[in-house]
Amino acid sequence: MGNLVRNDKIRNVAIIAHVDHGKTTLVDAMFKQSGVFREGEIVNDRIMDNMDLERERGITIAAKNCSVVWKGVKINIIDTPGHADFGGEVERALFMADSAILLVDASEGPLPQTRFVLRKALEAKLQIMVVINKIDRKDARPQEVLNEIGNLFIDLGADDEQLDFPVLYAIGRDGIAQETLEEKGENLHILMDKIIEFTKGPLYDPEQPFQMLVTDLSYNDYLGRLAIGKVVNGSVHCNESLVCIKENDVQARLKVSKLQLYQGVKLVDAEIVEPGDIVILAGIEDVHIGDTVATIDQPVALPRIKVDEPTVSMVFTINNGPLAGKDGKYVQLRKIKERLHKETLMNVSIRLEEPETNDYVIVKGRGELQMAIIVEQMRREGFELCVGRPTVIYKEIDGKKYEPIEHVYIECHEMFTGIVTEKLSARKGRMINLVNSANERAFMEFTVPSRGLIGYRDQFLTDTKGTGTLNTLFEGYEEYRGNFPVRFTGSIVSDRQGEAIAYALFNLEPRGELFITPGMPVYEGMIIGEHSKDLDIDVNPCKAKKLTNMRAAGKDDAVTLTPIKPMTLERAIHFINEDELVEVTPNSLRLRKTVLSAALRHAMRGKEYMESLKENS
Ligand SMILES: Nc1nc2c(ncn2[C@@H]2O[C@H](COP(=O)(O)OP(=O)(O)OP(=O)(O)O)[C@@H](O)[C@H]2O)c(=O)[nH]1
Ligand SMILES: [Mg+2]
Repeated sequence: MGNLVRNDKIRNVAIIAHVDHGKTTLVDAMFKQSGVFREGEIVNDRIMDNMDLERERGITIAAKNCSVVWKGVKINIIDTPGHADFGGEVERALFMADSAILLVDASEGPLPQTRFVLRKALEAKLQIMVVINKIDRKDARPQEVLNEIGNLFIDLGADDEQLDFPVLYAIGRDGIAQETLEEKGENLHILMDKIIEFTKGPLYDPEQPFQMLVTDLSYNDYLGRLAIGKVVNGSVHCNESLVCIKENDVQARLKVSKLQLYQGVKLVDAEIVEPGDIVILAGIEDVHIGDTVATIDQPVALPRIKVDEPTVSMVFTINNGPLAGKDGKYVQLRKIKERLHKETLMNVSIRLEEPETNDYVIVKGRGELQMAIIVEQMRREGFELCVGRPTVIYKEIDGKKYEPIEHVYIECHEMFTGIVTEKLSARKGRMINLVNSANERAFMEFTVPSRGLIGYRDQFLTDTKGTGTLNTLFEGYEEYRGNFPVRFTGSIVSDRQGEAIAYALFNLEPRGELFITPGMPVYEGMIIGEHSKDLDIDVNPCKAKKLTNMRAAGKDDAVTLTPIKPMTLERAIHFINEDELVEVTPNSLRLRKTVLSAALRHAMRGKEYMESLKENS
């Protein structure tokens, strides 16, 4: 290996932070000030959040590349998501970066995901710059936050050089950055200058031939599959013949049909690319994230991308209920599997498990939100499917059962500490810290089994009247902490197919909270509400009032029903029990028992009961 040199014409910078600290907004401002847009061009906010679901939810889901040119240097920027469920995206993105901007909200300070992303960036040996953002907030406390960031670096074992990080203060939304709190910044020039001065260009070995690590995939109707990644060594030009080195050193030949580079948010064609740049290469169909593209003469693989293991799994199966196939384009398991395989190509933290029985497939990932996003994307693409309750992935170590544990950080008003502690204790959480601050706010830390947190967030918001914040960080596997009920209520289940009638629903209201309104189709085994007692009941939601004259049933029921809370995919996923499914179609969401027939369910329950008697005797 020769001496490594730097390509000073390029900087590869990842922007990392806790969710909502302002990464994507800051990238917008960098675009605006570096002339990416034409004068007067109308541009959306958060332009890098270009997926529908990202725009709707206001969060970044996938890490994405773009670039700006500043003082003749090309800065490739990688915008990453801050939500913990998409942590795999951050890990993947860091393989393209040589440095990272750690963005921290001037009021919230470092939060759990700040710790996660900083740890990953330090492990990847990146140079790190700190930007304390949102200093315009009324409750901003930048000085304290800076100290907290310093402590976090120390806590994570940063060396002296890393501890000497440069700091800027910013109002990303207004496109302002400054070096001190006293001065009044006007633009982001200091940020871009600092990136060029402080962070260094990518290192490469001038004696090595072309090597590129595939860190992302895309697709274009004309060009086919696109492999995206950093050119680690050497250079490449269009029409060159190369090899793609896959897992276990399997090699496949390819010919480069097109090379592209990021320019702003767009892609531009290139004849030749430089070492260190991030490139989009067309010409190979069968390529995976983690593969190396190299020359035929010297095919040497780079270390493969590794990301943390999945902790949550969910069953995906076909919609076999009586209302199946009414509005979906794709309903067969084969189609669902194909789609999920496609997902694993793009999404590094997702794994599939296909049991031999062939009536379902198990998807494994990092969290319930990540799962919900996949399901939501599929339904928008015209899929019909059923999904089960997210369950955590256990491990067996030395014959003992281990489970994923999260470190939970809570901030809420003092008066809610009791209820929060009670609820988390019921879920086998253990308190490890409680601090009361002067302004009646309490900070609490717990370790809680991940399974206990599925669906807990909604409960937490209700319990703290919407004023608490809850953040979690995956801590690792610990010995199983014992059983606890996932739900303390039962389901109200329809015992027949038909149409719900107001009169019947009115009479069911005292039993619990209903999910359906009059006129909605129901079927045997469909869950139409939450029973306030801890058992399921089968009911008839189609029962009309006994009529004494010729009035039409259902039409004239002068009953006023309590309005129902809209059923969202996340709420549905959190609600269902292990023997229940969520039925997802492009136009509707329904909840159902896995076994639809009431008679069969009762027979099964009877059998279980008999078995439990046998076990206990
Ligand atoms: N007060 C204030 N708000 C800001 C600033 N920058 C961004 N925001 C707001 O913070 C919110 C989150 O901004 P985003 O840019 O989407 O945050 P993000 O870090 O990309 O979020 P994720 O990608 O989901 O992790 C938005 O409502 C922004 O308007 C700022 O400088 N000051
Ligand atoms: Mg974002």
